[in-house]
Order: sequence, then structure tokens, then C-alpha cells
Amino acid sequence: MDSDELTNDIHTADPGAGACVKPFTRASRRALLRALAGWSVLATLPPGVLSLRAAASGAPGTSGVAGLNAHSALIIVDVQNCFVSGGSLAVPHGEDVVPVINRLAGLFATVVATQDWHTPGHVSFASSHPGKKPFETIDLAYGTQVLWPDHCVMGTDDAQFVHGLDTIKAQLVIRKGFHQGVDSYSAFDEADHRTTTGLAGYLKERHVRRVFVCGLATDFCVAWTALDARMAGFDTAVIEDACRGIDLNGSLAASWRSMTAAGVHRIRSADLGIF
Ligand code: VGL
Ligand code: ZN
Repeated sequence: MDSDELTNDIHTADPGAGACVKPFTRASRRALLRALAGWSVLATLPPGVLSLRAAASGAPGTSGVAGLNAHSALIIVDVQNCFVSGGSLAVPHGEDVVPVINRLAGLFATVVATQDWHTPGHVSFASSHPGKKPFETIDLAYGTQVLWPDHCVMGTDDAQFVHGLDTIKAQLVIRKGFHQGVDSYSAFDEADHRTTTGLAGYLKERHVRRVFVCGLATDFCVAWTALDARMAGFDTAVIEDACRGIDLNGSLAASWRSMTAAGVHRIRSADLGIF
């Protein structure tokens, strides 16, 4: 497969992904291809655990815990009251990720947590657009925007981390979506694809090369974070049992297709060999 084929595959692999698919610029495609090259020698092994198995078998610089070393980071996405039972945008069984993530957090040298952190009257709220209802879409300058119930308004209890989530291990909290007119599913780049949160720079300065993404919701903020992590050149795995999805019009399956096409590894916490 040459680079063009690979690029085309990425473009066409997921025609139904709608809001989850991000345009690949020439520069970002180059970065993605560079990152993919690192995995290609392992392409015949089962998906999901390629790097983990390689590391477990004693690759230099690994700790003995499969795939985890000083260059690994855990990114805990949006485990906030709004996304669990009783919250304003509850993800089915969202709270079930908490014990899994708490066990994971202790394993990583670098842990980052994110909070969806919207202004009152944020552009992503249906209530900001007269005549529109939650889960409809509108076209904005930066692309299609799903409209949500009011959620995660900055400073409210709804926007706090879920009680019981172990955030003590988190060295950095990234708040995102606080620009009134721009949404940000991703922990790296806002939806205008221009404004960054600074997370890629932070991780690179901390010499992180591999990120493990977990949290809420699989098909929105987790997926966009994982796709941007790939585009920024990180080896990327999503820990499926440490995530839950919203599944809006097939968005959960579509997001997995997008992530798989981009080289994101779909793993389970058991693949880390510690539970
Ligand atoms: C999210 C919808 C709106 C998420 C955030 O965290 O996945 N989803 N805002
Ligand atoms: Zn939001």
C-alpha cells in the first residue's frame, strides 16, 4: 500500500461518521502517515495489543507492565457529573468507568484529566438557537455542530469531576469548550481546528510518546481526543471498558471505524495485564 492509498483509505473508510470525522489537511496527513509508519511492522499481529505485547516481551525502556513505561500517559476525558446518571447529558452507564479508571490511574507516570467547561449560552447548546432542539445539528463556520442540552456550564456542580473519581494522580487538568462560539470535543484542538489547548506541547515536553485514552463519551470527546493524538504523532490506544458512549444515530460504531482507520488501538484494561 502506498501513501496515497493509505490516505484515501483514511478519507473513505467511514462515510457515515458525520460529526466525528475530521478533515485531514496535507500537513496533518503527513504527520499521521509518519506516525502510522511506526506501527506497520506489527500490522500482522492482532489489533489493539500490538505495542502492548511488544513492550511486554521486553522491548528496551519498558517497565514490565505491558505497554506502559515512563513515556506513557493516561488521558481521562470528561468524567464529570453532567455525563453520568443524574447529569444534564447523561451517558448510559457513564458512572461505570470510575472504578476502572481509578485502577488505571495509579499505573501511569503522567495522568491528564479533562473537563468539558462551557460558558452559559454556549454555541453547542440547543437553547442558544431559537427553534432548535437537542440532538439536531446546525452548520457553523467551522463545520457541523451537534446541538446538546445545556451541560457542563463552567463552575457548576454539573461540571465537577464525578465524586469518587481519583483525580489525585492527575498532574494537569485541561478545560475545554470555554470559548462561547467554538466547541471542543478534543482535548487537543478546538472544533475550529485552529485553536489548541496546548496539550500536545505539554505531553511532548514531558517526553510522552504513547497515550491511553479513556472516559466519556467514547463517540465524541474520547474519539476526537484519540484522533487528534494520532495526528499529533502519539501512539494511541483507547481503553474500551474505561469508556461509555452516547450513540447518536450510529455514532458509536462510526467513531470506532474512524479511530481504527486512523491507527488508534482498541484495547481493554485486561490487555494491560494488570487486572
Ligand atoms: C461531550 C457532547 C457534548 C463529550 C461533550 O464529553 O463526549 N459530548 N460535549
Ligand atoms: Zn460539551
